[in-house]
Amino acid sequence: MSRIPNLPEREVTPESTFLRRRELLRGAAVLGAAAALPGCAEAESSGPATPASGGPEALPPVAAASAASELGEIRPAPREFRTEEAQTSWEDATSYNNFYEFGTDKRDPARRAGSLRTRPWSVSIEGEVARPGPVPIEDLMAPHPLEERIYRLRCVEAWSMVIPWVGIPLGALLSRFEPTSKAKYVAFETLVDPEQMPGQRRSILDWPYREGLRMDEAMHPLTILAVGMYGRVLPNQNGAPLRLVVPWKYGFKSIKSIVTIRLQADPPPTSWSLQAPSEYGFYANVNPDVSHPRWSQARERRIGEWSKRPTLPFNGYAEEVASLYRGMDLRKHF
Ligand SMILES: Nc1nc2c(c(=O)[nH]1)N[C@H]1C(S)=C(S)[C@@H](COP(=O)(O)O)O[C@H]1N2
Ligand SMILES: [Mo]
Repeated sequence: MSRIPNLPEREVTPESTFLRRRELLRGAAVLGAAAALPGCAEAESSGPATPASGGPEALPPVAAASAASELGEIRPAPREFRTEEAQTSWEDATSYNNFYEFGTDKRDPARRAGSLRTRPWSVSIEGEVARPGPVPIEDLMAPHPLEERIYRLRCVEAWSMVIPWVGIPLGALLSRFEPTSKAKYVAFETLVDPEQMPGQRRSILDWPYREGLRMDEAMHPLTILAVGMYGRVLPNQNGAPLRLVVPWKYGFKSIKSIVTIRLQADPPPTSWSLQAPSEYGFYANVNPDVSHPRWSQARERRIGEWSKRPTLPFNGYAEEVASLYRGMDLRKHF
């Protein structure tokens, strides 16, 4: 199916190549500060994300997120899982966000997501599994070695980034709960709590934010659940404490702050296809040949660059995933 090998369970990686724990702890402390300071990531109104501060290092450390001690060591991304393209700056990736639970402006999540409490956090595993139930995030992650994945992220709005995620393969996690033979789709839901998520006080979307994948998409080795990025604990605005990353699909599939994972027989309704079915489909595979009704998808602007670049089929992951859609009309299943 793909040239991506499954990582051997106990792959030996030289100690020196691990990202260091101390760095992670410092990163987490800084994230706590970033989240707590409204306006610290204020962007120029003319363009995306030029933070007013000198970046994370310039912020004073405050109470470290309890997650700090949980990231531990991270397996560096093997070649199959890393693009060598220039990485988007931390500043841009953490201050130019879509997270409508905190508002619709790109700068709202960085300014307002400090109100999200990411511990304690429990994920409800439901539906067609032998072992359903609520699982504290610590238990959810514990058996899985953390891996780095350096992926392109292509938003349906025609901008893109390159982000070094830290996470685990979704497939490995799902397997632990023993999906039944009826499990054909996976549904995901974001937390609903208007007290913590001020954007939910208005019906911008029909909350909770919902997403879904076909089972084979969910099990594909490129699909991950991320708990960190740039070697650090995931900032709230990027979907802490747990978000999906599906690099060959438009960014809206990569649902943030997940509280429910449900395996089921039928395709789940998804937020953007409910909102505007003619504009956003269930599959949402990146496709330069299928225009959004209001704009072309042929090109994209890489955040931090000025000229546009061509958008690649499946966001450049066609070799790995095109076979999942063999025989399907990708204009119909957009
Ligand atoms: N719960 C939730 N998840 C979400 C969104 C959202 O509004 N709410 N926005 C999506 C969109 S449109 C994109 S492009 C990515 C952006 O991720 P980033 O802010 O980490 O770059 O998150 C996706 N996940
Ligand atoms: Mo997006």
